[in-house]
Amino acid sequence: MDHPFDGLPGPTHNYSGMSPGNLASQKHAGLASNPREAALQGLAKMRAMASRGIPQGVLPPHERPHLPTLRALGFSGRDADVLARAAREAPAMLAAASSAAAMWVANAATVSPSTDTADGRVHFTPANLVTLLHRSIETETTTRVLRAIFSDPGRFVVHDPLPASVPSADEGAANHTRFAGPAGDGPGVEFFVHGRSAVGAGSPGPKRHPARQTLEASEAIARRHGLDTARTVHARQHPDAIDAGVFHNDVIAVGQMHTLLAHEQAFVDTRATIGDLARLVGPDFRADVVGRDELSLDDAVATYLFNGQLVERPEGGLLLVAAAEVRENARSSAVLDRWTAPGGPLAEAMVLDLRQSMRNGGGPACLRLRVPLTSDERNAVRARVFLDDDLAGSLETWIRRHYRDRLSPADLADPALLDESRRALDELTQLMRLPSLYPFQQA
Ligand code: SUG
Repeated sequence: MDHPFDGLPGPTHNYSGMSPGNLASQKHAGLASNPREAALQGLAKMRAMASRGIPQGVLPPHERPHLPTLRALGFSGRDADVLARAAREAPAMLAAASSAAAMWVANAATVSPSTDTADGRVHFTPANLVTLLHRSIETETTTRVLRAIFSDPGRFVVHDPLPASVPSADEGAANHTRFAGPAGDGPGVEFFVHGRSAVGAGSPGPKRHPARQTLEASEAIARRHGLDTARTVHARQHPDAIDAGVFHNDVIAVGQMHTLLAHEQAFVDTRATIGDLARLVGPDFRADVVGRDELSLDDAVATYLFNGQLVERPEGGLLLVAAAEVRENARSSAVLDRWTAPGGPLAEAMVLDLRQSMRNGGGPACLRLRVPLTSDERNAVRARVFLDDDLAGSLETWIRRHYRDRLSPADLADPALLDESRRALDELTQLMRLPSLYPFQQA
């Protein structure tokens, strides 16, 4: 069964405009953020899932500002001196080292369930996120966090990230979907989407914005996870979609079980891609393709309709968690109504306010990493990561005690913010029964 793990927004959540091709991040650069509200909105989403009987997991924020990165960039001295000099001489580097982007855990890793892998274990490949400095910093801590939680070597493999290079650029599960196969509980169909090929073959790439994922990275992940190539599909993102702001495939397509919801311009050859999936997923496969006449790429990107979180309800039927922005646009709202009408692909829609994250281009699907686990695999997880009322209550108290309600980019140099953030994370590792994870805890 799928266990969504959500990333908790960290105490330095801010708007630094660091993601070219991510229109929301660009548009809100320099705005003051509210980290406390971001974390509470994230927690409200997790509570909403858990209250519906969906097994909800939590992943902790990372240490920020990340002093090891600033020191690697040549800033030295006491922590406060490092921050002050970085703010003066290289504010963009300070912003990169301070981003709370690890909250978008759809980019943390690619996960293959034990039913799909050659050795019958759950495989994780932490994403190298090499396209953007502020995201590449996440990889090391993500690997450590996943190894701490999924620690039983008989059941889980957390690989090293792929080599940190442009030809092997990997953005994790935001470009990966798993469909159930014809046998339901048996092996599924894994679907990988890339923006470019490292060898430059194929149709022309995007003109304006970077294509973050390579075909070679996706193929390497499928290979190391031991997936059956006959049950694996690779497709290329449409360059026009990337140029319209689709920096990850999950901004324009979402799938779960036997269902795919996608925009017609999601892939270079959407019809052929759907044909490949239909053949492998079997007769229950259903694709709802939204044409540009029904919803333009621009409206899809502005509202994040396809970045909904698609989950199977314990009572059956698919639920789509949608961002509030979907209802503020008549055309995306009409598509959602069509999807939930009788005969439509969805049993239900749940609309949530995730505006703090949305302003940085992170919708419901970005905030969660799907980890399909059997009950034995779930029971092998010892850390306190599954949300129940107790853990939700403790997290809420913890957020209210430690998080600021206003942060502007200028505040990132405040040494008190570093201390607050470390104090909060130190307490969190204890609260979640995790080992020491962060560089400051090793010092
Ligand atoms: O990588 N935004 C993230 C958003 C990630 C969304 N994830 C998925 N689509 N799965 C990104 O572009 C903005 C940070 C800033 O500008 O301060 C940022 O990193």
